[in-house]
Amino acid sequence: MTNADIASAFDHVADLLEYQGANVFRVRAYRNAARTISGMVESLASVRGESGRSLTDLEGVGADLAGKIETLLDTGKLPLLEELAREVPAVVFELMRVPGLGPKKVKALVDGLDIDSLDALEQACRKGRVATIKGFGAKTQAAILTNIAFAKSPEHARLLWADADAIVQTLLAWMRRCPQVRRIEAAGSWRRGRETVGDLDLVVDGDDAASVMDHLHGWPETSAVLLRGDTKTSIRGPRNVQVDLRVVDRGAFGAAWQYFTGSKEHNVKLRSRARDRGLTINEYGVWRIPGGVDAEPRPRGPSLAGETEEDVYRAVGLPWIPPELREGGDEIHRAELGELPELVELTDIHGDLHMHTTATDGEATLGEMVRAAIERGLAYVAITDHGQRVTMAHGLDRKRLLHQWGEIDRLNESLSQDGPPPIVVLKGIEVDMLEKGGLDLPDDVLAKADWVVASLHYGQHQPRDRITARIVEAIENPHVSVIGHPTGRLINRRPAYDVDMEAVIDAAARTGTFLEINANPWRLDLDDRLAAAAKRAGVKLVISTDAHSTAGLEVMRCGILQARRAGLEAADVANTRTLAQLKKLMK
Ligand code: DGT
Ligand code: CA
Ligand code: CA
Ligand code: ZN
Repeated sequence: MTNADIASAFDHVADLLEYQGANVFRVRAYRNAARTISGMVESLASVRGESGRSLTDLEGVGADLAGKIETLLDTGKLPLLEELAREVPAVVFELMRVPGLGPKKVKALVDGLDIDSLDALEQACRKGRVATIKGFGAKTQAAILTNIAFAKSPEHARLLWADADAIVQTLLAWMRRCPQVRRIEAAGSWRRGRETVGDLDLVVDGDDAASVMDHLHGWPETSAVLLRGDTKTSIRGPRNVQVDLRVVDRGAFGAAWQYFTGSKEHNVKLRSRARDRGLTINEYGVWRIPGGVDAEPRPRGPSLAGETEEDVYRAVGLPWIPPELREGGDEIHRAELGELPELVELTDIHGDLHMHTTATDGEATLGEMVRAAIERGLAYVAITDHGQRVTMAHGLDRKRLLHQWGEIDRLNESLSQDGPPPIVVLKGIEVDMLEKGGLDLPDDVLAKADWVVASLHYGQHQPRDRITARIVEAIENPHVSVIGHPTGRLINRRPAYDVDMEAVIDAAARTGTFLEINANPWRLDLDDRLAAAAKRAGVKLVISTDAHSTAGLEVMRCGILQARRAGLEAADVANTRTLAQLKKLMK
């Protein structure tokens, strides 16, 4: 059981308890624990295993929840969850996958309209029956209809990259303990850094395929063997994910790794390029086609290349192409021209410009966040707690914000007492774009900030021209440095709001306002396509963690992957600059 499995079990418990109308504190306890756990970098198994440490040290985890974590770690099951699942109709799970439908709304629908399937709910919306239930109305009904379509799309079943990555890391560690594995690497969409991952693909260099496959089948997380061939096998692992494993000879390792990294579209283009050169390329290597360009591609004799990916690309006259670019766009053409971008890397990042503290909805104090940022080697951070509109997070009004800035001044002073400070803390704020237009803090306050993130959290269902106008207005505010999570989408949960991104990007380019790539694995907003469009328009991007805890700073690497998929170089990303350079770049 990975942390993500356990967090998801607790979230499920919370949903089902809430559905049953259980005590709100009990529901909240499970939600808080789920949140703590999904934000952790360390595995729960290792926290438990370490002497002198206890699961109850974790925030929001008392003796009862610690016991449940242990049960999950030991048995992979939670009796409470099974019991709740028996008590609640199966359709409840299906309906809760629809974005915006929480336990309470689902209960109203199931009880009020006798809904027993997603299709029945869709029908009820179309017939206008949902709008007749208390608390729903025509607008909600229309939103549910849109979101049903979203829940039905296959993308919905895919794992977030970060969750897939956690599984990949434990799986690789397990497989590397197998003596018959000379080398193992993960391929597929995980390696390309896609925001969601369907299944996991592994490539092994080894002679004894049977032993390697046995080792995978013996992985404690393997719940079923789906297929077993001579050199390939598929299993079902944690969170129901499928794992495909292929064992090859050393001489074919690079070819197999390239082939199974994909994407399929990239491979199709690569193969057609090979054909044009009288070559054929497959998962075993590159061969010359006897008889030349027009002959049937029947390889013969030893392969021309296969041991490394570099060899494979070189054989068709190309430099190695970073996996994040292998989507079948123009990457092969650019590689041929020698015009591949030099993609931004995690080590290029010098600052993190969006994070929260206990002053609003963060879990760590100002001092704790700054210390964690120093440990990560960052040269500057901006503290950007919520403005007053975000009442749920106890957003800051003028008085509390100025108080926090006073604290930051004193912190910077104390950091620079003995020479150059290890980090500079910028006085920031995440202001909210109000439903009626304008921001939730006045300009005279924003004028004193070092860094202003403007985000849209409320009125997300307004029509396209309203949302666009609100964002463009924020961009035109001279004090706004960057637009936070510009489209508002939550992967697998909530579609983007209806906004004219071309107008937003144009306005950002015109005013020198940055756009954010929010690195939170649920957000990744802007996505790769929009970030590339922003770059083309001359907009600089800022990759930010939006951390709500010290562990939250870790997600920077997810943002980097997205930026790389967008083809961004260090120069395209504002927070690769030194602080002095960043200040010059700001509008
Ligand atoms: P996923 O798992 O849906 O997130 O996406 P991928 O890209 O990991 O796709 P997957 O697991 O079906 O296959 C892994 C790679 O193997 C894929 O990116 C390219 C290669 N591959 C699989 N099937 C084919 C195929 O029929 N033709 C070609 N050219 N390549 C294939
Ligand atoms: Ca895959
Ligand atoms: Ca696969
Ligand atoms: Zn934020």
